[in-house]
Amino acid sequence: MNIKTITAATAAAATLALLAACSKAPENEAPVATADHADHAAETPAAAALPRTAAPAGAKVFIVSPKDGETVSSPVKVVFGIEGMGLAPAGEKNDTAGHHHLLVDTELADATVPIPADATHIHFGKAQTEASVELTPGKHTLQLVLGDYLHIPFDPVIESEKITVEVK
Ligand SMILES: [Cu+2]
Repeated sequence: MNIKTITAATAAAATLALLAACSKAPENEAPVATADHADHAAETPAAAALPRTAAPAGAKVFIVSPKDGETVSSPVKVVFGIEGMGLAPAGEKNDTAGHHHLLVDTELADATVPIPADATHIHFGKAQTEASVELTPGKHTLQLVLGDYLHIPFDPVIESEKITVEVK
């Protein structure tokens, strides 16, 4: 496991707690400064606001089926693979488990915020291991991104290769 990553995540969590505490302090009263607060004061607010879960070493996700370049018919049965960590429903905090997100014809725009929930970012928050996906005829890309209990990508991001399928 990457020690630096864990430290960063822990620091971000600590900073978040401290920022929350500071924001409640009356404006005419200086917030209580701690060494930890001072150390992390330079972090960007975005990094501090959404602590990411450190990815377990060696964890990976992959699309078992269909295969890259395969011609398929809709609905397409997509089978999700995961190694080196587990699956857990959304909402259940677990540093060594997450849930799958299937990205269709898109890619992850921002790994520091929760994965959007829309037609091209499909959440499997019940820890599902496969899905039946309706796709229009033509070429489509599919990619898996694992999210933590708050749908935030792990750090570093655990994502599959992006595959292309041809729908008849
Ligand atoms: Cu999700």
